[in-house]
Amino acid sequence: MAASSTSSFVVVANRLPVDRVPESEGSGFRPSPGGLVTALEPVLRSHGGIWIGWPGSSLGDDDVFEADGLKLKPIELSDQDVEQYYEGMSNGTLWPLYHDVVAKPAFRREWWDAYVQVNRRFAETTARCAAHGAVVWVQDYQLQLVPAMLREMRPDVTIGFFLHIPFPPSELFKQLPWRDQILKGLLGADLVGFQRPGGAANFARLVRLRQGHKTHRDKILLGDGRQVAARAYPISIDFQRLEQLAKSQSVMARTEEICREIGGDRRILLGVDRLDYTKGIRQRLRAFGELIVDGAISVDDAVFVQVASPSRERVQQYVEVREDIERWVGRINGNLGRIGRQPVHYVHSSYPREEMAALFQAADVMVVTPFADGMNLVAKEYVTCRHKNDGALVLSEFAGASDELKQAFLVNPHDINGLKEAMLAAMRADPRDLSRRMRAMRKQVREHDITAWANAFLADLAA
Ligand code: GDG
Repeated sequence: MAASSTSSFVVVANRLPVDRVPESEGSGFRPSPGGLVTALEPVLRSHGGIWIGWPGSSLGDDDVFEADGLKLKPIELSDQDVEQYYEGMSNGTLWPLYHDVVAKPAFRREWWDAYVQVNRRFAETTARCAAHGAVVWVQDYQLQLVPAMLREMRPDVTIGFFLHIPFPPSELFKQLPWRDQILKGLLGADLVGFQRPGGAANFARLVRLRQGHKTHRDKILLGDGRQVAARAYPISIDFQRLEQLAKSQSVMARTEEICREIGGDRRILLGVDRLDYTKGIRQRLRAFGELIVDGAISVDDAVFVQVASPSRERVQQYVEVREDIERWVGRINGNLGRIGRQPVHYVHSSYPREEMAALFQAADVMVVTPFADGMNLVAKEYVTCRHKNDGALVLSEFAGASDELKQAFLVNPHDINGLKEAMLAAMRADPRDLSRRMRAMRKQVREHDITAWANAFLADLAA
């Protein structure tokens, strides 16, 4: 349905919250994957406004339209844009660089040129969709040049930027051949938000060192008298909505079914991730396999369920990490399983939210072990679904969520022995201890939900 094409509140993100389903697979829309959409979708729903982004395919129609009660403005990307701006510069350069070079970033000039061009198109479209004096909220590492470009086109609008992934220390960031352009791009915003205080501090240090700007507390003082604030706003989820879903009869019934079918008398350990090399999937499976080899647990005690949702499948590093994980799953099941008793249930697919809520409730232990992660919403979703205050969370110290979920079994995911100990401790913990931990974590997420996050950012932006 066509809708009015300007708004006083505009969210700009690489991806729209829904993907257009290609005609060959039916038609219509389906939710697009990933944490940014999970977090921002309820914000747009409650604030109204337009969401500008790529619909995940390159089919037709450029008008603002309405889908599922949201006003959306699609930006089409050509095959070459997808290859160079999205898979190249965004996910082959910036993503690995910002995640502690867990994989090696590639620096390609033609990717950078495409990044500049596509950022300009996003800025131009935003300039057309924003009403006079609008608030524009730009999201994430794919669009770091948009704030400065937009400011030049539309000095009347207020611009916020939020980075969903870690912002690296200057030693890593400085490797980027286009480091100064990115810093200048971000400084076009009035407020730059990060997941953790460390990210904000890294950014402030870089603009001091490289751009010569003075900083005072969390303010950056630009030469022209403008000020830019750089602060941490740990992102969250829609606690009420997810908890309600988890408590619904159909999800509870499905939980029991999963427990019966997969668990039986076995404890269920669960991993849920986009299939990404930052998430530490192989290491956690390896730790689980070693616990069986060591005799600490047996295939009759425990089963590991790993949901790996498809992600960035045309990027070479993602092809490799998938092959690597699947080799490990095959090896563990082949060496340690029996007919009818597989230690690892691995699925490479995406499930509806109801199924995820049931899985979270069925899991005795949730294992979240990224090497680097802006926040990690899966950890917060698990806690939200545990309305009976049971279950254990094993959580990497390198996930932003570990700042808040301090009662989790915290681990260094590089330390396989430490991972094994944490998984065992979580499986063997006293239920009263688990209940105490879970109550505290649930309180934290309930009181710091997505509404609180958006309100805090938008209030500071307005100020
Ligand atoms: C980025 C940052 C930051 C996964 N598989 C399925 C499914 N999911 C959902 C999860 C969760 C989301 O996707 C993943 O969010 P994360 O936060 O865990 O990770 P990223 O996608 O890497 O997100 C991250 C986030 O942005 C927000 O700022 O926390 O650090 O990397 O909501 O539940 N959902 C459904 N089916 C699946 O198969 N329905």
